[in-house]
Amino acid sequence: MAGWMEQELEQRKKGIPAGQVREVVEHMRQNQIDTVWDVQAAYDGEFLGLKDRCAFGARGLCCRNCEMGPCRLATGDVPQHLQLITPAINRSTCGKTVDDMVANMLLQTTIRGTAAHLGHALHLVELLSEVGAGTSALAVKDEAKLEALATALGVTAKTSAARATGVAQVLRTDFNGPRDGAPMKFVAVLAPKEASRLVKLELVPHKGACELIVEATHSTAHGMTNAAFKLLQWTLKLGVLDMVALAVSTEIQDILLGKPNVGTSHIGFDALDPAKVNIVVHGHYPPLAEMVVEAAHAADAAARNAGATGVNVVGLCCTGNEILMRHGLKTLGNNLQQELAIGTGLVDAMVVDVQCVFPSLSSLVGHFHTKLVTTMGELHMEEAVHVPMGHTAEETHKAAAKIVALGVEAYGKRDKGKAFLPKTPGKSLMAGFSVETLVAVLSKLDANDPLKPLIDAIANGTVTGAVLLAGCTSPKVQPDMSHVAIAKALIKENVLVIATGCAAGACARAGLLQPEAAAQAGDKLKGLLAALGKTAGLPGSLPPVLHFGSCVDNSRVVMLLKALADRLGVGVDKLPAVASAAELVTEKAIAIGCGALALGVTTHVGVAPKVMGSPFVVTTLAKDLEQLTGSKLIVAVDPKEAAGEILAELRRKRTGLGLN
Ligand code: BF8
Repeated sequence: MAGWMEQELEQRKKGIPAGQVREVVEHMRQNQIDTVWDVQAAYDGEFLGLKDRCAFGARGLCCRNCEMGPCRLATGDVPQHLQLITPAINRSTCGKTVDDMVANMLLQTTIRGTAAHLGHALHLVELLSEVGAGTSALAVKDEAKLEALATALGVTAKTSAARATGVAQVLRTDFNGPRDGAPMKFVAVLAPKEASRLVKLELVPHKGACELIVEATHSTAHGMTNAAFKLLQWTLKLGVLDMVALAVSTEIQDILLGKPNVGTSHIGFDALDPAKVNIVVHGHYPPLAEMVVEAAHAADAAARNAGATGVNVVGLCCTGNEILMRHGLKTLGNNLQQELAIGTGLVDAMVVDVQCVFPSLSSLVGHFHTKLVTTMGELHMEEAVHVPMGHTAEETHKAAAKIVALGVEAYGKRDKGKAFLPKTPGKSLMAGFSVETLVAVLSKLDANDPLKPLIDAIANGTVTGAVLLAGCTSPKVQPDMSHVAIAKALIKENVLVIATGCAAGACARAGLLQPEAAAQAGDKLKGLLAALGKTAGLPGSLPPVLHFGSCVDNSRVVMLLKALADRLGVGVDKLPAVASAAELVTEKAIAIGCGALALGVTTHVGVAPKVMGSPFVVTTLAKDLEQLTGSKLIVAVDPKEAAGEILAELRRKRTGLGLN
């Protein structure tokens, strides 16, 4: 895709859309406080003769692996005056070609993304084990889900505690090995029909996950694999592993914290209550956040003593999505709202667990009274107090109470002169969708075969297909608007749109999670959403974008696709379904995208990943892969072009199924 860098700049030039976000950014600018937007703008200035980030790094053509380097390679679209090395010797000092270098860098990125999701899952496996042993502050909330998972994994224990222990043991072996060459058990749970296809492609992990991470990392080290195809195969295999980690996390979170509930809530900075102690829970690992919600109820008297009217716990990023989905708690927003949250001067405690936490928060809290609290061993920050969750009920209750107390104490130091709430109101939203909630509604239409009404709707063209809008929001394009423009274009074409993570936040800020927004959908989809809303006993239609939760909840969508594919007797790769990470930022988003590709789901990205320097990698992922997995990578920065390519792919898959 030529001109991607210019197209990113074009999108970016449109600026921050009017509304709450722009108001807070401008307020912070007036107070000389920089945020991610200002840093991005600085990179857009003339910088080393470039109009953007480093022309080599942006294409994946900078290798810093060894101490002979760094080495940078040029391809045709790197500006002529920067091509320091003649094409004839266009290789790194050790001899890497552009293809080796890009594939190596892509694998390294995927390793980090997968490791992050594995880390999340491993913590939950330990927690489940502690629950089984009866030592944890948490307990099994969804016995049916635990029983179903135990059965799927071959655990035959009779009591809830023994089941929790048994499931934790199987998963520990899946993750840590040794498994003597047996395929990962959870892959069969996640994708039984796909398993043999994935085995043939050598994409099923046959070792402990941790051992795989070591092997994959080893293969990227200096003087190791230079076969770009092998590196790409590793990358997709780690994508499968990443999907396993997501699914394990979602399953255990549902078991211990409960399944999501459909309900209404709110997104925006006005989720903060100037009269209350505001505690923001941010990150991805929700168990301690749940305990903080509980502890906040018990801290009412302390808050009143401090002059507040109570304690208000609100969410941010994916921990925010988790407490939104289960408790209907309000959310401030997503990755690009975290700095701004502190900029309102109304956050008393910013509690972060893991992932997507900007290091800039450490310096930002210096301008305000906000207490920054870290809670997990993997994430420590300057200027933060560390309050770990602990491993016993007593330790966890103490930690939650301490966090709330830190918020109450900070409230006493709040400078009311610095408080700022934007004039634009936030948006109401409907959230809490999952496979279970969808099936519950559909089973009211057909109790014996709940998926049939949805399959019929796809078959008769009421629904063109399903698209998952996932991943981050990015300052590299016009923030939020790639997701929103794609969502609007797709719902008009009667596509069932599901959103997770920050993409769901972008849709929420645009009002697309409101039932009334169904009016923007095509007539056929509009009718279906209204009928489903009525069947569900809701006052109106379902919204045109269904919020399926956090980024680990992308596994819920995989489970939905698996159920549909099983019911139809085809592979997931045959379904008219596409994933889109229109504003991807993190390594995790890359890992999820690789997992989707491996499972046969075509994936769109709207910010060019750092692979564009390798013709081999681009051609393999965007074209040749289709012969192997039935899926391909679509790189399209312009949202209109992206929506067009996504629709074309849905129609191609429909044709493959013999549908119009
Ligand atoms: O995991 S979408 S910025 S917050 S990585 Fe992070 Fe990207 Fe947001 Fe949730 Ni997902």
